[in-house]
Amino acid sequence: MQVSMRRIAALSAALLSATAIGTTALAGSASAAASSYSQCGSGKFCVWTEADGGGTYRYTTEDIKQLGSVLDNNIESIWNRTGSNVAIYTGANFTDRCSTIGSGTKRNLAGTAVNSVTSIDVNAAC
Ligand SMILES: [Ca+2]
Repeated sequence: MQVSMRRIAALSAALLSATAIGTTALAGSASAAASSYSQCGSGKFCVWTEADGGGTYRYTTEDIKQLGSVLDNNIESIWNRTGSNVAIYTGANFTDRCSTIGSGTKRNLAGTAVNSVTSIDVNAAC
């Protein structure tokens, strides 16, 4: 029993150490460390470059015919707080594959939508 308790203690110490290292590493990238769904304010269509509100955060309240280099083909999670439907497209100028994101939807993108969105049509559906 004593041996297993020591093992648990050693394992806990190792995990704490790993956590500390991870935190230090993230500190170099302020935007990545700060990203979460809580960044998204009412009235906005919010996107993140990683799942679960992670990575780089941006929002829009207007149509975007062509996303810039940071977001183009790089969105993995979204939260629609506009109060209306938002249509997301894999092509520029609202073309190619379309998904309607209902008002209030907060989730990771799925299937072919992951890392493929290029234009966003606010207050619209497919
Ligand atoms: Ca695309």
